[in-house]
Amino acid sequence: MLVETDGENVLSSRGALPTQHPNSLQTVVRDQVHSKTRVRWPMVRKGFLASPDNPQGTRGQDEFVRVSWDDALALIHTQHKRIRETHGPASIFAGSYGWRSNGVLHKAATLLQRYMSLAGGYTGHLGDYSTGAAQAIMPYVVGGNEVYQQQTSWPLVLEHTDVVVLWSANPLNTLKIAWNASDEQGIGYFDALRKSGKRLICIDPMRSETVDFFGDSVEWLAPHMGTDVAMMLGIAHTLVENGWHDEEFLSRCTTGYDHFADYLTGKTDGIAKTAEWAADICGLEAAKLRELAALFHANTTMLMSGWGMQRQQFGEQKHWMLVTLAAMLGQIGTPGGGFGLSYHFANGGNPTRRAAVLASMQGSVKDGTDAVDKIPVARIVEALENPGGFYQHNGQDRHFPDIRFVWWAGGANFTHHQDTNRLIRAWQKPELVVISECFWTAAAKHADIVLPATTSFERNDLTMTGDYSNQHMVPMKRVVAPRDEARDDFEVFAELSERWEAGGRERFTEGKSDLDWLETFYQIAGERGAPQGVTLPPFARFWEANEIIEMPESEQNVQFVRFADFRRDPQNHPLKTESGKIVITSQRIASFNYADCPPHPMWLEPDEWHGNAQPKQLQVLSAHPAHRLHSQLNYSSLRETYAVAGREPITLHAEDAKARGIVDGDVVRVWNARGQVLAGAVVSEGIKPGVICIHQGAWPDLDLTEGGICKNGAVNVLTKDLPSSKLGNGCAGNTALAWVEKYQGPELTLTAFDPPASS
Ligand SMILES: Nc1nc2c(c(=O)[nH]1)N[C@H]1C(S)=C(S)[C@@H](COP(=O)(O)OP(=O)(O)OC[C@H]3O[C@@H](n4cnc5c(=O)[nH]c(N)nc54)[C@H](O)[C@@H]3O)O[C@H]1N2
Ligand SMILES: Nc1nc2c(c(=O)[nH]1)N[C@H]1C(S)=C(S)[C@@H](COP(=O)(O)OP(=O)(O)OC[C@H]3O[C@@H](n4cnc5c(=O)[nH]c(N)nc54)[C@H](O)[C@@H]3O)O[C@H]1N2
Ligand SMILES: [Mo]
Repeated sequence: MLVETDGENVLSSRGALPTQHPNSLQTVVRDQVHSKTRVRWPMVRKGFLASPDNPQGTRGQDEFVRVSWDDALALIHTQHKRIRETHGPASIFAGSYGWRSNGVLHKAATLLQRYMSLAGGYTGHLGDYSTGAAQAIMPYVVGGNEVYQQQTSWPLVLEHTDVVVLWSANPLNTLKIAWNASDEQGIGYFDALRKSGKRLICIDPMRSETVDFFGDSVEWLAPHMGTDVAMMLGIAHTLVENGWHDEEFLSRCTTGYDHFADYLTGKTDGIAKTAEWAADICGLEAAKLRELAALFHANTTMLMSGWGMQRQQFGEQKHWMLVTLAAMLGQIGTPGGGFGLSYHFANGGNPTRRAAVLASMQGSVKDGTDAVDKIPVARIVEALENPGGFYQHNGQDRHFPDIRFVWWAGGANFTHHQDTNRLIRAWQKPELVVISECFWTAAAKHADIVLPATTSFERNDLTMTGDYSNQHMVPMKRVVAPRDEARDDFEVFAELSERWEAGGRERFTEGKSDLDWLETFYQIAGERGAPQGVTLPPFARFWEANEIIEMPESEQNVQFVRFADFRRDPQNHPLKTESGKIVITSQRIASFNYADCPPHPMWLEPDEWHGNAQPKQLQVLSAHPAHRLHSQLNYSSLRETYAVAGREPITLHAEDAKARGIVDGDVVRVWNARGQVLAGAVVSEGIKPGVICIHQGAWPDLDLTEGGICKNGAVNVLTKDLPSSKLGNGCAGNTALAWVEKYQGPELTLTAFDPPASS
């Protein structure tokens, strides 16, 4: 981004790279820095401050009291010491999942963990919310996680692919960000695809922004939510019926197909997974599934898959079945054929450059103690509810730690976790909750101690663009001074390290200032770049120039084809799987004996879906938002572009609206046994009847006088907190049912973005 200031205040911001597709998320730095919802100084919950060893009051309902930095850090230090000495390192949860802000130095959770490693260890986390199911199953199937790996290059796709299927993917939205900075290339490639005349298909219960972007060039197919495995089985069965499955590829490059085929044809369970069988479940016509089978078989087909469909109960089955279908088509490892699980994320497929890649801050100090235990990231509430409790994860038998102290830095767990009301109940259990935040998020409002953090615009950092492409190196020079009493997380944890032990600051910082660290990371980049012929200017000159460095193209990487070597010669280029080949039936998974993750991909009926909905219940879709990064920027002026009647929008089909007497622009109440939210109705033909969409990431704003209704449409108030399966224990935010009605209650004022009451 380029940020314009008057020296003290941010005036405007925009993307720094040329693009035909401006990114809204880059336009509101001014709102970020100057927001009324910034945490201005350290704050402590009143009932906690009164008796920190035995806190009074209820988290989330108490007033806050302003304290000095010195008092806040002294309080944290004393309580941290007490809890660690009494209950041990596993009682301290510093897993702190979240997207923080970009940069190789100011990595909030990493810095927290670095401090905790100095103090003697902590409980960390396993996996992530993004791909909890897919990243667990893919190593068994193809030997790597696939979701965070470079894709067959876009130039090859544009040259060779005939049919592109976007399966549960909405790249127009999701390419606006990357874990690093976005290289802004992906949408350009999708634009080229739109104009290419190739056959494009989007399989999504919602008519996404991407469907609109493709316009007349695309066919939109809307199955019932959560039924993709059945749909793929119907296509797979049609391939077998017609002898279109590639037996040569299956026998040469896969194992366990025969056992799966017995399930597919009904030999094992008496049910043939025909197109008709699948059509009944997924709600598309059998003829359409047969047409897709013929189309995929006859053409070079790339199945580009997003991740929304695996953020569900039995989410592991989705990508396993997708890979199985691709294997049956026999095109994996060809230029332009097969499957790709990351074209919609971080501009996957934009060829990797020859690059000087930055090093970054590490989460442990020399001779420190890393995580002594880890919990699957989305099982945090179960862990709080059930200390010592038994659980299974990815072939292991484990027990939850007894968590007494929770510290979140750089994550918004009150928006990202499922079943908010259950979370709030469990959240009362720890003895101490500390939140490091730039903003008064719902998590901050439910903390004991809140520490104000700087935003990226108030400190110095560095980043690359493109998680896979490494296309640019970017200086992130401080643009304005920190607001009020905000401090860098780096500085806070350095200070706490010194309180922990004499010389702790030195151990934490390794005697380096922020700029010293950046120079170190830059120098390592230079060493990494040298063998590829990339040389960097001296750091001082680069920093002074404040300009983006573009890395040179690599002709070789432009020709990159995922699985090409394996396809050509599986004996000499085996995959890191149990058989060295693509695994369609897994002995290892069979040995775990998990009912929710069988030995080959299977259609399993979720607890909550179309097929078991009660009268008038609808399926809840919580896709990722166009104008936020999750919860980030919800307070910004971008909200005015999407809010409806001042509320978070809910999209529902015209038929569903009519049946409930709801018209466009109405405030509606959405509820189930887990909670209720207010939202503003967008009545549309662009969603499958029976499905409603509230994008994830609106800040919880529960009105305690009105039965806890969330005034800001936080979708996780409605979602179910259950694991994808015992294999991945991923989040299942997209498996839920709820009712909708026109809201008739008293008008409720939005308070999501107001700082809490304080004295
Ligand atoms: N129902 C449902 N739930 C979902 C999803 C879904 O699809 N459906 N998606 C899931 C997914 S994939 C994800 S990744 C998660 C996202 O969940 P998160 O990654 O937790 O979401 P963010 O809103 O990005 O939260 C980052 C927080 O860090 C703060 N922050 C930013 N910079 C700094 C900093 O420098 N220091 C400190 N201390 N704080 C900082 C921001 O203010 C913000 O509150 O949500 C998950 N939840
Ligand atoms: N602008 C923006 N970009 C982002 C993010 C953001 O918050 N905002 N978040 C980033 C992060 S952390 C992640 S993990 C990625 C997430 O990337 P994804 O997980 O791919 O994004 P989602 O929007 O959750 O889901 C993609 C599509 O899947 C569809 N879908 C949901 N359920 C089903 C189903 O059962 N079947 C089918 N066929 N389709 C279904 C949704 O309607 C949606 O259009 O995006 C990243 N990019
Ligand atoms: Mo994510």
